[in-house]
Amino acid sequence: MHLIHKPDIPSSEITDESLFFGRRKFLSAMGFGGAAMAVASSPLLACTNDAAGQASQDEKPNTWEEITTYNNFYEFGTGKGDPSKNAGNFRTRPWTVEIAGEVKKPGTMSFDDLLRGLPTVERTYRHRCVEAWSMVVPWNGVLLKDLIAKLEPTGNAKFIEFTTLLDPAQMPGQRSRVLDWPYVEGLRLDEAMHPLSMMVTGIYGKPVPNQNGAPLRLVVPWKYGFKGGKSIVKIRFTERQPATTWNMAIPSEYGFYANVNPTVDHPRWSQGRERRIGKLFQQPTLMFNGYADQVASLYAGMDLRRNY
Ligand SMILES: Nc1nc2c(c(=O)[nH]1)N[C@H]1C(S)=C(S)[C@@H](COP(=O)(O)O)O[C@H]1N2
Ligand SMILES: [Mo]
Repeated sequence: MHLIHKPDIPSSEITDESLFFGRRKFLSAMGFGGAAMAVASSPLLACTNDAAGQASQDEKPNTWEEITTYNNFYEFGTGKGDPSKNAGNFRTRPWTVEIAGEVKKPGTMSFDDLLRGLPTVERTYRHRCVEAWSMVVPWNGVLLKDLIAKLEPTGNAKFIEFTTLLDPAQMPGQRSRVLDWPYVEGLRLDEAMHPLSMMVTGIYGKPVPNQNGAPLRLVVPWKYGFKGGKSIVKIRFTERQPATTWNMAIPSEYGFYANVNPTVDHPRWSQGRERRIGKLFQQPTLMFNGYADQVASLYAGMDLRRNY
């Protein structure tokens, strides 16, 4: 299990779990706690245990099966099982990405040219849907900040916009008007430059499956999942805040920021708790999805109730 390196979960967030796990290790060393011994021999846990932090059973990554069969990708249907059923023949090669707006050299690049030369990373992140379910996913890809540096935005660029492929022939969901297609998402440029923000090309060291947004999707772990646009064909740098799909569709429910915030409920349900896929009981949702140490300063002075 060399795939899972440094999980980006701040140690301050895992104190309870590491204490808990540390105590279990202590107990088993003392000859107590057979269950702890059994758990420690599982390769997955040994692996997460090796990586500093994330020494918790509760934070072990979801399975490949869970991650690839319970999806939101409305282009392939609105049911959680629809994307895995309907995206099988989706063509992700050849793939090009248009670079537009406030950038030194606008134009179109092949997938390979876009990523060429950028260091690849493996990051195990919490993944929290606005619908109050969550997973832990070992993503592979590049840091968005490295890609942005390569694309050389101009001094006018304040935001970045990501557009998903528009192709109703391949994407049956786009033949109905559940959303205004294509799917568009965006970030403030400083959020995009944050070292947690990723352009994902893989999961568990394999190419990202079509249902998870092949060949290239955005992942911003402290925000609700809908910010992470899938199957990106256009990246545009703008001076003004871009119009984003869910925010345009239902502004009272989906803010532009969409930071995970247990104290600001969705108008129709609580955001205080979440169901981790594969677990029986709900668990508390953490401020900024547990990444507050790393990202709260991005929002200093902002009213997070107004800027939800
Ligand atoms: N193009 C596109 N991107 C999308 C969506 C979508 O419907 N279309 N759904 C979003 C939502 S609501 C979530 S929770 C995540 C789900 O990602 P996953 O299926 O890989 O877990 O993708 C986001 N990206
Ligand atoms: Mo979501």
